[in-house]
Amino acid sequence: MAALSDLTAAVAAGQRPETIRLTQELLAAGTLPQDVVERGLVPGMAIVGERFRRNEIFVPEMLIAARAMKEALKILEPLLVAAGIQPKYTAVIGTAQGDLHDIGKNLVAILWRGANFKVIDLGTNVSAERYIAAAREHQAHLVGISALLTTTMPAMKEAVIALKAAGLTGTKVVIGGAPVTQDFANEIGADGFAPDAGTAVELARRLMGETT
Ligand code: B1M
Repeated sequence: MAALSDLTAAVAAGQRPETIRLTQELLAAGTLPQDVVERGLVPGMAIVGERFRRNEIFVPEMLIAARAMKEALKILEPLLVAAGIQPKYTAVIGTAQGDLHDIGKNLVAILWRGANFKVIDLGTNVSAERYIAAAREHQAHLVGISALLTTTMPAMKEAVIALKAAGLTGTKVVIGGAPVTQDFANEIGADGFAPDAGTAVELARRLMGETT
């Protein structure tokens, strides 16, 4: 039987067909979808990051691994999202301006949908103006900003400050991504920070005043 460590190795090696096959096999064997994500796929991307940092692989290999992970997430998404429930809250999400990383942001969007939020996904490279316009248009209860690069943290700060200055009453702004911390969230005036997608769900629900 396939093990989660096999899936980690497949995604780290960027083996798309093998990543898909193992994801399906693990699910068929009863592995929980969130375990497939957190204990199978995410550690694979951490290995990719570490290899890139050590100059053992380069951008094309990172991209190939990211594609393999995205294919697996397509299979997992319907299982992570509860179907047929009328969303109670609206969230806008996007990756900070200048930043093209979207896997973590996509995961947060999937889990927010699963927690009964209507999610408007603005994609990557999102300017402060676009967050504000979308939050206004959709009367968002929540805006989420993701950043994976230390160089895009200033754009994240700019977006948070602009959103706060835009007078959007009742809109909470939350941030996350590998280089982001609670201290940074406090410093730039965000309403919350989550280190991972699961915690982003708890945070969103707490900010909406939901206790369970
Ligand atoms: Co890039 N990259 N990358 N990359 N990449 C990193 C981030 C890096 C750490 C790799 C390294 O050096 N070890 C490094 C950043 C260094 C730094 O800034 N300190 C880096 C670099 C340098 C770059 C380029 C500059 C490389 C170059 O061109 N020379 C370039 C930048 C392009 C750009 O954005 N302008 C670049 C490009 C790319 C690819 C396009 C090839 C690809 C992205 C493909 C895609 O996303 N569609 C890529 C990848 C795949 C990575 C790594 C390997 C994996 C990222 C990932 O998807 N992780 C990454 C190394 C790493 O992270 N260890 C790396 C899996 C994902 C599930 O985790 O996104 O952290 P993550 O999300 C988590 C949490 O952070 C959190 O929840 C998620 C799940 O629990 N979270 C939130 C995320 N967003 C949140 C929002 C929230 C709450 C929680 O609320 C709103």
